[in-house]
Amino acid sequence: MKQKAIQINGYTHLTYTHETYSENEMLQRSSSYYNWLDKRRSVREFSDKPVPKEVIENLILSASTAPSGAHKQPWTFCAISNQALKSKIREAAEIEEKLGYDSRMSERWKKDLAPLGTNMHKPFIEEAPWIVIAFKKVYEFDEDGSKHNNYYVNESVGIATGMFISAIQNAGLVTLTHTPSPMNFLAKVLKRPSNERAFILFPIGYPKEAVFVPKIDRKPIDEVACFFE
Ligand code: IYR
Repeated sequence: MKQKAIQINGYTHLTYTHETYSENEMLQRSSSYYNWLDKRRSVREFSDKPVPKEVIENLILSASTAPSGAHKQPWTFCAISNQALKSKIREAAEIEEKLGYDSRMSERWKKDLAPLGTNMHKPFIEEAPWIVIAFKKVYEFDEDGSKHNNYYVNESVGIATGMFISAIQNAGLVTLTHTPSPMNFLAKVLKRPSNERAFILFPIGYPKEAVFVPKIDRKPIDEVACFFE
């Protein structure tokens, strides 16, 4: 069906066609989507089996469909498969992580992480065929070089990275939301412009064979939702 265009306040708007479902279908679809998403786990051990670049492009395009403040799309996803660059990033991340585990993180924090089995060693940065770093763009440059801030940047990039994670799950791949802290070394290593700040580092690939993940529970509905009917 051809889209119809109208002008509202001088801006083009197009007719929007949207698929809806019967209540039964909705129930079935929402429940099977939930059950499928619930299978997702953060994985820390990756196979080195390659993943085609076009798949990574599709994952980034999927993330980039996210809504954003004033539709500024304030993100850049840097995808790295270059082995030397991955090694350089691992080395820099482990320097920060060592400081984190040795002195920056509280005892309480380390106790909270103990069930997850994390430590300062980050071999997944080198082992996964791709690492993708989501950068948030805190401001944009105008044509004259002056700066203007973007809106709701953390919310926007948070939504985009969440959608990225489900796109990864949909492709049958695994990832980990890794936030080496502080992360400013990433912008330096990748020579990013001054308006970009690293947000999350995602190793992406297949899980290593016979991988274990910690036994965790997800909160039941009455602990994560309030209904006011
Ligand atoms: N950045 C560290 C520590 C860490 C912090 C949290 I909160 C986690 O959920 C997991 C790890 C690391 O990556 O090991």
